[in-house]
Amino acid sequence: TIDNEVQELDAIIVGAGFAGVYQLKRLRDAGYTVKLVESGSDYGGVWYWNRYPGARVDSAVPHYEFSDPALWEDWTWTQRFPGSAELRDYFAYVADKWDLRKDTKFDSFVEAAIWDEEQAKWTVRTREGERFKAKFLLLNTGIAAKRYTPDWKGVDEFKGTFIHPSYWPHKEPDLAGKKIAVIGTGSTGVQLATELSKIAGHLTLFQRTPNLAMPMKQVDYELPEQALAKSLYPSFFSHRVDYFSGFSFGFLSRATFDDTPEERIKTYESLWAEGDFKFWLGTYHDMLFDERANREAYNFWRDKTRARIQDSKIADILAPMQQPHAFGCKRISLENGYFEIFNSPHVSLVDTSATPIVEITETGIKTAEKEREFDYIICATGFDAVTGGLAQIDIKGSRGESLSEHWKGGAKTYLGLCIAGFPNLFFTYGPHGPTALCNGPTCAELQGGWILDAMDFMKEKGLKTIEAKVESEMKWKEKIWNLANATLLPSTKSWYMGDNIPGKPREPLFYLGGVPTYYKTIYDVAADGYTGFDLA
Ligand code: NA7
Repeated sequence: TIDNEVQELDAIIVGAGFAGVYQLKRLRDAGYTVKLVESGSDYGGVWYWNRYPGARVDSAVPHYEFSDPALWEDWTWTQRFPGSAELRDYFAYVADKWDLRKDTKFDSFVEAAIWDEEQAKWTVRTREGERFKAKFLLLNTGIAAKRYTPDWKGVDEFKGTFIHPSYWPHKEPDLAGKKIAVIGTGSTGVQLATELSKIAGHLTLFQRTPNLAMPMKQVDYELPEQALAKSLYPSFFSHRVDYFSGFSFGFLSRATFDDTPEERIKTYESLWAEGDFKFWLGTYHDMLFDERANREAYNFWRDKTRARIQDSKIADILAPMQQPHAFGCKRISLENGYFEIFNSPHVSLVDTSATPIVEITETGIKTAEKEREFDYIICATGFDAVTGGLAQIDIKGSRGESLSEHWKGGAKTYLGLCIAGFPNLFFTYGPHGPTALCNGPTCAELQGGWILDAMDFMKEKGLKTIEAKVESEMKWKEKIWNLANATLLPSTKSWYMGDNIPGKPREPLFYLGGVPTYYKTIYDVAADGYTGFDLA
């Protein structure tokens, strides 16, 4: 049945991942009437959807959880890098502890929102027919809400099973002994291929760009042992904003060539041994900014990685002698035995940069060189990342312009939190925020806390609307470009720069000034009475 009755609220929150769940709890505690609307059937966001074999977070415990003691005091993880099912268990635990279900509407895809100037409210419509009216529209759709499958001819003709891993079937497909293709070597492709190599009859991985993945160094915990004593948690969480990436560690104070070659190797070895993102975000402070420093890191990575691969022709594709792109400027994955799978005769690698995929046929995949037959094609080709999940909602703001029109030539935001022409709308974990390096829960709390403060400020001052000024947006975009240009990121093709979607404007999608500066900037704006905004 379709319920056309309009529900009136203070705020509508879209998306039940970390950010949406956090806002529901905080806003409700602050006395706002609020509803969380989610297209999936349960909490978890990306973890609700990404159920493919091997799906796992690559932030180490306790980086990837809420800082509320009422939660962490009674929660223990079984691994240093928890898997997708355990993350869903965590969300169920949070939902109970925070009593979230009564204010959540699942199986509801928000497809449109329109600003009513007279009432100063958003009317939100779901695909299922519900309508809500609210003063605030809070979008927490994350960076991976819109899947991307290349426009290959023949996908519908394939007689086997074609899966985008972010829509992994809830009834586990019978993959044992089958001929399986995995297309793509992002985090998803790397995790999937490693796992499927254990059960496939034959696994073929189609790589366009090598993933400069690093050893995860997974650890199983003997319960209740955890990475860190619980007594240290408060300090751990409060110090996240002190580090560039929002993790509990930062870059070294030394530059790469401050050390002698021997010292450098020693440093690299010790970072490598720690696993996690240490070799990426805990290394010499110039690695992401200086070409020579970056090449040095690549060379170390390459030699470590090639030593794990028996066939030098395969090593040339996975870990080329010549650096393929700036190290750490395309999302790095953490792996558990990924490079060793190519030493097995039942695992093949296809370099699609040399022989691109031409079409999908009834029986398999045709590249420029030949056709191969498969039972399953798993298309790990990622997402219209960062902006896609927001722009796919038909949002019409105060000037009648839609968000997708507003962003046609590239993303425009103020502070990575709001958009000119879209009053009382806030988003988290999206364009121009610190999300490239800073993970979900940390951004959820950092940006979510700021949004709640802004709402409280409006209540206190009796304000109806808050809206970013056009010139604030222009200045913020300039800042985004300047910060990016100081790094090596623009030199590398990646979804950080919008490169993965044909036709998408090429631009830095994130704030690359680091979490401490971001945090200070947005809170200074608040402390100064919300400079750069029109308040009415
Ligand atoms: P990613 O990281 O966007 O990876 C997608 C992969 O698919 C990547 O290796 C692409 O190659 C590949 N791809 C995309 N289109 C094609 C075509 N047409 N032909 C061949 N290969 C193609 O998505 P993931 O799901 O792995 O990870 C998403 C994020 O989730 C991840 O970064 C973490 O933040 C969590 P390319 O590298 O572009 O050459």
